Amino acid sequence: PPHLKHPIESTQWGHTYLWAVFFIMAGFSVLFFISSQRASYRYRLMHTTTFFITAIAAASYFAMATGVGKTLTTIGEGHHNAPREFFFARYIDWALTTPLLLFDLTLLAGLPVAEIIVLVLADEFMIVTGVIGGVHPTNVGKWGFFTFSCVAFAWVLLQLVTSGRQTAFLRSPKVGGLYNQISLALVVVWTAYPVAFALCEGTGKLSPDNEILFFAILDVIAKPIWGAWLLLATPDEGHVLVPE
Ligand code: RET
Repeated sequence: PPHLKHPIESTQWGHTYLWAVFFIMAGFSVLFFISSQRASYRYRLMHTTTFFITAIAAASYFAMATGVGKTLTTIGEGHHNAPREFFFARYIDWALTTPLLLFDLTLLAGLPVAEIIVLVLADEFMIVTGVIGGVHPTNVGKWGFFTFSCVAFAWVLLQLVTSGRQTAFLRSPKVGGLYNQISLALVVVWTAYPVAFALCEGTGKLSPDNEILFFAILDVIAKPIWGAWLLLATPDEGHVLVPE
């Protein structure tokens, strides 16, 4: 029976990566908090949102580095399969931070609130179906939920490159140009997450240590680096929620 097999788990290397990302996220959180307090009231929301994105990630990495937020799951249905480490803490982090990242981008674009809500709903559907796929014991269940998650993801990306883009260009050519670059970066980096899922949590092709490293690199690019770029590059007219 699977529970008698030696579980497939991360080592000291994985542990070190988790602590490293905790310190990176915590350091950026301090910087974003300071910038949010320095920003004038009209421009503060984007800074505060970015602060919460890295603060939540710091908490999530602190949890994982100190040994909580994980469980064991068996990949595939064979009786000879050993259980493997699965960090559900990531999905709690993503359920909170991916909507905030999208919100940050829609602040730049000036997207109507109704469209922001639809984006957030699709994004939550993506994360929740993703975690169910991650722990699902059957192949049909796992890849079925993976597919649901990918459909929601595709919808999110489509909204960003169609109506998000149009709204950004309505705001100003400068905002539109920046939106083009920064939404392209988002599309590229976010698309690596389902790839990581398939290689790690879905099939177990990468070791738990390499899984931690893969997500560590993606998380640092998708949160503090992308967020700092957005904050530094956004022109004045890109900082307000709705056109005034
Ligand atoms: C999952 C499950 C498999 C299918 C898809 C997924 C998409 C995940 C994404 C995550 C983005 C995370 C970010 C974190 C920031 O640090 C849930 C892996 C499509 C897009 C940006």
